[in-house]
Formats: sequence, C-alpha cells, structure tokens
Amino acid sequence: MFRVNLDKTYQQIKDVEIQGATAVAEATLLALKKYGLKVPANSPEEWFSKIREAADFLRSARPTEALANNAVASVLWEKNFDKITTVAEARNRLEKAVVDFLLLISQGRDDITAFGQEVIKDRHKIFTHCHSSTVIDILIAGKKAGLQFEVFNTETRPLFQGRITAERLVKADIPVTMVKDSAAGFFLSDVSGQDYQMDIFLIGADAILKDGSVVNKIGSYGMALGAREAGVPIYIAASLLKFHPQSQIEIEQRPPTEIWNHPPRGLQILNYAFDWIPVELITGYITEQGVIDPNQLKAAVNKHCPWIKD
Ligand code: RUB
Repeated sequence: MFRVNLDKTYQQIKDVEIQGATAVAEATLLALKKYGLKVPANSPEEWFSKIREAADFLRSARPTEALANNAVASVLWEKNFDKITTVAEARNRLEKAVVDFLLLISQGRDDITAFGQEVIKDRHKIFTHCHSSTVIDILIAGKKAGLQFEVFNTETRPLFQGRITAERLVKADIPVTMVKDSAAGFFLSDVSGQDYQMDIFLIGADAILKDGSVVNKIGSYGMALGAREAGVPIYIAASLLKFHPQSQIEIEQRPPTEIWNHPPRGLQILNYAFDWIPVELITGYITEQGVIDPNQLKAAVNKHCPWIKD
C-alpha cells in the first residue's frame, strides 16, 4: 500500500510519461519523500534500509539520469541521517533534504537561464533536439527579452518528445519549425541553402561524463558531427548537478516495439535511448556557474559540487 505511489512514479518514468532529466529527478525525489514520510518502520535503521531500497528501485527506471542519481545520493548522504534516534526525526530530515535539493535545482535553473542569454542572439536560427526543459527556459527568456530568433526542432523518434518542445515554443509565441530527425544534417549544413543556415546547435543533457563529453537523446552525436562539419557551434545547457564522475554510463535500451510494433519475425531492432557527444565537438556548457569550456567542466564541478564523487 505504501508502495503505490513509488510503483506509479517508477512506471511513469519507465514509460517516458515523465521525461527529461530534470523532471525525472524531481519526480524521483518527490516519490521518495512521500514514501519516506509514510512507510512504517520500528527503527531508523529499518526505515533507512527501506528508503535505500526504494531509491535504488526509482533510479533503476532510467539509469542514464545522472541528476536523479546525484539528487538521491545527496539526499541520502549519511551525514543527513547521522546520529538519528527516532523514525520521526529521520522522516523530517528526509523531507528537508528533498526540499533543499529541489530548491538547488530550481535556483540553478534560473542561473542557467540567465547565462543562456549570452549564447542566443537576435536573428539566430537555433537547432535543437528532443525536449529539454532547460533549453526551453533559455529560449522563452530570450523571447521575453525581445530577441527575435527562430527554432528548428526534431520530431525525436520513436516517442516524439520533439512535439513537447514544439508545443511549448508555439505557446510562447516563438517561431518553430519541426523537421525529421534524419534531416538534421541537411539543415545544419549549407546543403539546405542560406534560408536554413543554423547559427547554433543547442541541446540539453542527461549526463555529463568525467572528460566533459555529454550524454543526451539518441541522435545527438550524429547531429553534433553535422554541426561541427558545418562550423555550427554546439552548446549544451545543463546543470553541473548532472555530472557523472565516470567515463561511461549505462545507456538505456528500450523495447523494440517502440520502433516497430509487429516487425517481421527474425528482425533484430536496437532501440538505444541515448548516445554521447565527445568533448572535442562541444563548444561550451551553459551552466549555473556561467558558460564553461567543456575541458573546464570537471574543475567547476570539483569547486561547486565537491560532494559529487565516484
Ligand atoms: C530527454 C533529453 C533531454 C535531457 C535534458 O530525453 O534527452 O535533452 O533529458 O532535459 P527523454 P532537461 O525524453 O528520453 O527523457 O533539460 O529537461 O533536464
């Protein structure tokens, strides 16, 4: 009974009903808090072991989400629960830690949005992929500041998260044109002609790896190659809290039926959800600490989020 909300949130994340790194992290924290406030336990130790199990369960829904991982690690950091003698006290600590981390995410977001204004310019043509709430916030703030730019976005096969991006931008009165994922190289290069010459490729991130490379929705790598070849700068809008302090992360594989519901028998379908862009292709990261050279990213994390450890 106490797991109902936990199971529901897990399933919503798994089914991509809750999608995007920030939304996944926030939903994970809120589900953990709700469970932690209710789940019966006879001792803080018993309570904590139930919370750990719940956190691991939630994190397993989309293992590529570094922000959700770091959020949970920070909230369950042992010092938060040091010397606690009652379950009631443990519940209070959890609630406070969750509220604090959510605040950290939202304050960071405001700063990323502000620093993003250094990157987008009047009359820009901006190419984006999938749905990043961080990118959308930057674009909406730019529009509010009076910039006139145009966005080109991908539909983002197979689950069409690009439609969310398009809907949000249309609602904000930002000119947006949707293209097929497979047309990205065409639009990023001058093969498509002057009318479609992109000025920047701007996307979000699911995880930032140790060397400064970025993990994002599948397709990002190929698009980045196209952008680099065409001399289009590549910017990643992402919180430092998405840092994954290792050189690799498990890339989620999703069901083949998302691609083809009734394929011919014997056909193998691979449905990876993410890929990664090597550091040398990235122009800069738009973070809560400013626009950062990708090679400086690890140093920025060490300085501002030293608790993110291997
Ligand atoms: C979403 C995606 C987004 C990042 C960043 O993939 O790749 O670019 O998650 O999101 P999916 P945000 O739809 O599979 O979750 O900027 O909102 O944190």
